[in-house]
Amino acid sequence: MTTKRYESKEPELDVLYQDMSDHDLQPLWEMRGLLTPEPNPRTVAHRWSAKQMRALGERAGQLVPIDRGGDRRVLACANPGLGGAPYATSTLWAAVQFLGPREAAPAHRHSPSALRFVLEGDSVWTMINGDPLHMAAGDLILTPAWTFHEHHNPSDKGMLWVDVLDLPTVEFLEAVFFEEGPSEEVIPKMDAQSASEKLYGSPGLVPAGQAAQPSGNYSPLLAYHWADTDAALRHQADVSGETDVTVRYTDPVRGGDVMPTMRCEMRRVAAGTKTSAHRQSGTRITTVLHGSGRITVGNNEFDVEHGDIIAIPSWAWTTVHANPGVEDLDLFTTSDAPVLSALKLFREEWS
Ligand code: GTQ
Ligand code: FE2
Repeated sequence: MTTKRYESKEPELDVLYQDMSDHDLQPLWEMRGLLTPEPNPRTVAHRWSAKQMRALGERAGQLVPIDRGGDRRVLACANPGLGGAPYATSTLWAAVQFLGPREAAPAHRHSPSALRFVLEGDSVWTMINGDPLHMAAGDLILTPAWTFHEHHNPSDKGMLWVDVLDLPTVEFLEAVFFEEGPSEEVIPKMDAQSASEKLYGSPGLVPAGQAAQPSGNYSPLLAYHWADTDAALRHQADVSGETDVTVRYTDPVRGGDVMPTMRCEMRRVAAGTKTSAHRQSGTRITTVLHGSGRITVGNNEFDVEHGDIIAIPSWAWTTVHANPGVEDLDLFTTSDAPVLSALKLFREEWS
């Protein structure tokens, strides 16, 4: 491996640059685009089509079994700006995961944090450190860093959902660790409600006892069900009279974001309306849950429908246009905002 060699038309300077390169040194005075006035993202705005992902995922289901080694049947969204890396943005992994009838994805844990956002179906349980969480359309399920997790589909219908992980961030920090779980086939006892929800799922109420206080740096409530999210959006729209409302998923004990590296929000844009433009530093992944419309990101326009995934680069102006009709446009977004906020790098603007 050699470092980049800078060149000069001045012979003496050119020899200097050659000698510098021989010692893995580079001249800052020749560099461009290092300290840019505004972010200069490698991530590009992009849409992955639900129809394509579903068709390809179903083919994978017929050809690719789930077992040790592979572990998960996942199609990773690869941003065309990132040189072939399997990352949806510079900081976030996004993917669609398929679990067929009677299949199970074995337990493992890793230092990257993950979340599942369910597009349809209601037949899968994700076990987190032995606690079974039911997954249904519109639900957000957290699998925080270093928690053991496994997915079970005891039904005779296949199911799919969207995974988002902070893997590119953790990889950049050179802090990826992974471990397989115990391999014995324990059939989990699947209650309708997880222990996490029983303890932390009552609105405005958390256990007062020291023993029930969470020890991790993530939300102890690991499942956010669609009925609650929908009601929160509906009530907020009613009270404010706004056609563009957003709710943020929070840690019920500390009040902050659900996990230290990822912010989750659900936005509802009323059918037939258009939002004002917004931009923020850091990257985002948006998944369409309901409705259809057009999302403008910088100079790109994407027609979107249920299940489509959009990558939004840092500092790109974004507007949302919901199609007229009966269905509002419901958009689930994950961003790296907690990381940027912690480092005082978070900025946002509305037009
Ligand atoms: O379901 O545990 O999309 O470990 C990527 C890595 C899903 C998972 C992904 C994972 C998982
Ligand atoms: Fe995992």
